[in-house]
Amino acid sequence: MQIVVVDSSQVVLRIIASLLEARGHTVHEFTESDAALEFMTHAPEVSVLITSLEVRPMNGLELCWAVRSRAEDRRPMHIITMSSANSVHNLAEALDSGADDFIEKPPRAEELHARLRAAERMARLQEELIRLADTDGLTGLLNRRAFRERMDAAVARGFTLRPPALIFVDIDHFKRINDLYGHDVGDLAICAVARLLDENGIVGRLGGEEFGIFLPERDLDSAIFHAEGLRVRVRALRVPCGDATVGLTCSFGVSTWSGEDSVAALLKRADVALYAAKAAGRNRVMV
Ligand code: GH3
Ligand code: MG
Ligand code: MG
Ligand code: MG
Repeated sequence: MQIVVVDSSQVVLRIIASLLEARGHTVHEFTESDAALEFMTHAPEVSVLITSLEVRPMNGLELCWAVRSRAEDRRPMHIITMSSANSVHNLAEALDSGADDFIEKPPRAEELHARLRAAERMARLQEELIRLADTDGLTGLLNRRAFRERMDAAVARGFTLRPPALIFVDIDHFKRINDLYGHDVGDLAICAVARLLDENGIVGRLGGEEFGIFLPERDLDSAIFHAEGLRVRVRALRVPCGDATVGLTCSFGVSTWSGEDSVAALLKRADVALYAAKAAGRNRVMV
């Protein structure tokens, strides 16, 4: 694991770091809490923070609060606080400040390793829960909520060269596929389309047979070209159905970011464009 250790003493830091490194962990040592916080903001691979309560300029409790209050950040961070004055008061205050665990300083090697093994179990469980919460069970794509979150995050980061584009995709006359060939074949059709779409950009399943593709850095012509390529490839798909195969088509609605836009407006325009593609006869791309 990647572990950040914060203690005002270089000697203590070295002792803890060598214990951890001996077990294969990568350790980042800091004597000051603000430098540790700054480092963690840009180091998503860090999953454990071990901090002494007696550090500066923020004390260990304030550092816990600061790490826990990073709103945009859902990655699990296991926080172990350390204090030489191992009082019940310190322990309760540390846990109330967002710490997961508390150890006496200097930590005994076996105790430290056992607590890190517990941290590793928690981190794995938490990662799995986040994955499940973000994933559509049938296709493995992002679900509607996670798709929206990724769009919001990408927009919040800002654009460098070009603004983003959005493509809505909806399988045409899907009810007929279900009615004629059964839901199992319907599910296969949804999965086949999902696999084809899941090649670039941020792709989500927004509803039954509806998908969204968020393409960062795409101008309108390029987004339309992309959607057109997908339309042709969907039309060529064959979904197995007993001894035969079933074909299908999709309609596409494209929108691009303009000026002082919002994610909600981008979604709305893609939806309107998709509706227009349906009304115009389906199996087509509309803006
Ligand atoms: P249109 O061309 O206008 O999009 O017509 P459509 O029949 O595709 O549209 P509609 O939205 O009316 O029908 C979608 C159907 O998708 C209805 C629903 O029963 C079915 N559906 C939703 N989720 C699933 C799923 O997970 N599996 C299967 N097999 N069918 C689903
Ligand atoms: Mg519909
Ligand atoms: Mg449909
Ligand atoms: Mg639909």
